Amino acid sequence: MNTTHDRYPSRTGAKAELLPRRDPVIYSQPDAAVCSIPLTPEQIRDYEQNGFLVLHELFSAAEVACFAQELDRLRSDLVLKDSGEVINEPGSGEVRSVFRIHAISPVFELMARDKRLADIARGLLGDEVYVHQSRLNYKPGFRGKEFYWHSDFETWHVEDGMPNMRALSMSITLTENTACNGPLMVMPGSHKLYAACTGATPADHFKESLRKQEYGVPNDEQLTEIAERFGIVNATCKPGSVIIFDCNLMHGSNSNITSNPRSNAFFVYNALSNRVAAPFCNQLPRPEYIATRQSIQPLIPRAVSMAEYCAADAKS
Ligand code: 6CS
Ligand code: FE
Repeated sequence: MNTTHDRYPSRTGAKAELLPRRDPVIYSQPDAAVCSIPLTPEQIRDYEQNGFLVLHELFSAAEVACFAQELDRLRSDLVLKDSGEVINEPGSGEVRSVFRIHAISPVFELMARDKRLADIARGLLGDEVYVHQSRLNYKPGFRGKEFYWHSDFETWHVEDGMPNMRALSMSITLTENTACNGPLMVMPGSHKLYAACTGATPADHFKESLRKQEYGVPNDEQLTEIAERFGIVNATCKPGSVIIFDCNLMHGSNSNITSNPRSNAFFVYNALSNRVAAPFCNQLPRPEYIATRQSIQPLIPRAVSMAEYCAADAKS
């Protein structure tokens, strides 16, 4: 249990509340050489105001083809299935998420530090960054289940001991995300409020929450208020696009009853200065494959070519 001052208390037994964000969204100083942000001023302003930004078709069709092949390989890897690092869908038992992809896959290891992504993360967070969590989300056709509304930061703070809001996620779309196949839904601007939740964290909560989250989700009154204030937007985009979103943005996604899977690779970049400490709940830290704690390594951004992605894919 973390006994330092808790700036973002949640699941502490106190009542559900909407609290103000106490951290900046963009950390770079405008002229800091290490952290210049490879985005336009309009994109940076949008990200600050809305808490998310879509970079449409950043990756080429050839790159997406390599990623898709690696996605299929990991899904059917039997050794991986037995490793306990794969989460199945509630009900159908199909693969829902594969974790730690930056460590187990040559293709996704390259992707995590691809300059096109890592330089943006370093720039927005104004620091060296490391991967706090990475995963493939499959959202299979017909039977892919929803992710209920949540702020990622709430979980990372309470269960992983992430001190401050100085992290962001990038979701790289590997299939088209349409309005119908369970795309990411966000409440733009909601990252500036913190929804403190009721309840207490059960032991081994991750075993349930990664399939269906029930603790650390806002109550109906909180969600109604946030939705009325900010509205809801579907982050639809073509394959090879990147959805960048702040760690505290309220988001979720519906189930997928279409025949088209909605698959994406997902990296959480955390500022090195914001590395995790002891959890802010009375439970053991989550396993390393869900939340990096032991192997914290600053990422070295690298310009990756399409040919390198294809070569890494052929090797794996
Ligand atoms: O547990 C996590 O790290 C992430 N997964 C879920 C379902 N909710 C919180 C956070 O986004
Ligand atoms: Fe999330």
